[in-house]
Amino acid sequence: MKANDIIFINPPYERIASGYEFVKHITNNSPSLGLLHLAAEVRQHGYNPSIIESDIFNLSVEQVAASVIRQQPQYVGITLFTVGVHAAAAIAKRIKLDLPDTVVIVGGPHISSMGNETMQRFEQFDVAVDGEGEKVLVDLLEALKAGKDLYQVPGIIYRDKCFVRKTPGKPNNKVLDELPFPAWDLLPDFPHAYKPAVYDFPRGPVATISASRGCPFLCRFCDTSTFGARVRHYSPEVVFRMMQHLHEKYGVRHIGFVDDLFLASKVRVTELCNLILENGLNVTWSCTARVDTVKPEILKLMKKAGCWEISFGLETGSDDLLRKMDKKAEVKKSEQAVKWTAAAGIRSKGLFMLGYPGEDAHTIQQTKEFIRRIPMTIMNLSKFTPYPGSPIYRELYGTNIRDDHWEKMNGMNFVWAPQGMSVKKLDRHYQEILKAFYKRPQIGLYYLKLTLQYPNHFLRLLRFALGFLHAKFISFISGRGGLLVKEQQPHLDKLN
Ligand code: B12
Ligand code: SF4
Repeated sequence: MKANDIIFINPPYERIASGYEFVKHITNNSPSLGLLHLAAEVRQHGYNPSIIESDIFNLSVEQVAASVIRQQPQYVGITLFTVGVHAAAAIAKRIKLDLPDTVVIVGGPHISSMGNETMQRFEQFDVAVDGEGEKVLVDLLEALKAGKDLYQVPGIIYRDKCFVRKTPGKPNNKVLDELPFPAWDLLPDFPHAYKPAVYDFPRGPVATISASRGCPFLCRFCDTSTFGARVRHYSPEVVFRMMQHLHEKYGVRHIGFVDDLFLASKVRVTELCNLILENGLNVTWSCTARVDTVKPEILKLMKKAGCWEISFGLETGSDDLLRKMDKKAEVKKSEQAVKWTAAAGIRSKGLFMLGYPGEDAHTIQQTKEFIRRIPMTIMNLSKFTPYPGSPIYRELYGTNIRDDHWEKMNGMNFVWAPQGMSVKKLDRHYQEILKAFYKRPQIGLYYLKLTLQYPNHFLRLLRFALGFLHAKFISFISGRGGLLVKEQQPHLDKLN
């Protein structure tokens, strides 16, 4: 076994619902920023990390396990989203069979919300880290090395004979500037293999940065259990240096900010924009924002400093549903934010969801009308999924949600349906809403112009279009009448 070696794994997961395989050509293929942060931190403390990105390189459970077994590391660190838990468990089981002394450590959003249950269920996971991992992982590795009792490490879940125990605390990084830059150098084929969704950037290569952590809002569908409510920021100078580093060292031309609340502090965003402008950094960038955080002045400055697209969590065209979601937003304000953004010359991406509790034919109609009247340039519609860690999960648990839905929790499957709605009906509405937006002539024209301006996206789009036509054809000849979803999972039958 190679002492001090630690292999970090982003496990494979079901990315696409059955019948929608063609979507993979246009989806977001960003690396796990969490693993890049962890790798940089442990490297600073004398460990020797490497990273396996399964999904991006189409690696199967067997291939990932075989690669780890060949390398015989002392530690394995797996990042867990709910959707990836079963694949991670299968990988860990294979590794423990051949390398029983290798310590398998898990962390990530699923552990932050379901750590205990996951450890109870999968004995192949030796230790879990609850919440932000940088500091805790180093403490854990040092404790393991020194043969210390693990109850002394705060923020972990570990095995003590046949018991699963949790140590108190969830130590968050208070000063983000103290963290080393993410270890982009450890990513195979970086930056070229890591492309965001089609048309979400003008020109690659692309990299992601998280300029802040935490969100004080409590939208009922959202899992904020990893970073909590306290927002912590990198200073604008350090964010600027990260952008500059990515541009100069790797030729990155577009940055995607993945913060929950990039615009939480206008002062910081203003400072960052000024730094970009003063230093003439020639990159474009995109970010996410709540509709109540944008105003015409800051949008103008952002545009000047290279902002290409803002993703807004618009969710629905119904005020009633927004209230039920505790989104603290209004349709009127969403409309205004998108209009201001368009006026500033920045693209708006609307993130919507379908099937939230309370959704019915009326709210779906309101969403269709809303998406047709706002000047949004791209939309993303996810199928409502009660992720563990979100307030709504606790409310719905015990109705139709059980943990055996975990591997379907990718936003592409309905694992729950509102009263009076069948999954099949929701799947029809899903297609119709997307059609209501994308089938308009002005959107077709817009994308034609964009393709002429940025032809690099065309091939991905062409593959998507051919895949779509093929899927439609298969659907008609197999009697599904144009419905793309291939099969309902057996455990969802009761929702019909
Ligand atoms: C960028 C992003 C993506 C990117 C990149 C994904 C990736 N692999 O990182 C893309 C677009 C590909 C993506 C896809 C999905 N995403 Co996403 N995504 C995010 C987002 C906005 C930021 C993630 C990020 O980079 N954070 C910054 C880094 C530093 O944090 P981190 O990755 O969590 O890692 C820290 C800790 O979790 C911990 N940690 C993580 N792994 C490990 C491992 C070990 C061993 C240890 C010790 C610690 C540890 O330490 C890290 C450093 O502090 C988050 C929201 C959020 N606030 O985090 C949602 C979020 C993580 N996504 C979510 C979901 C549901 C998905 C999808 C399943 C469906 C979808 N919405 O598209 C897919 C599946 C992706 C997958 N399995 O890889 C949910 C997860 C909920 C859950 N319980 O599963 C989140 C929390 C959104 C939300 N609020 O609901 N996503
Ligand atoms: S949806 Fe956005 S604003 Fe709401 S809790 Fe999640 S990150 Fe915060």
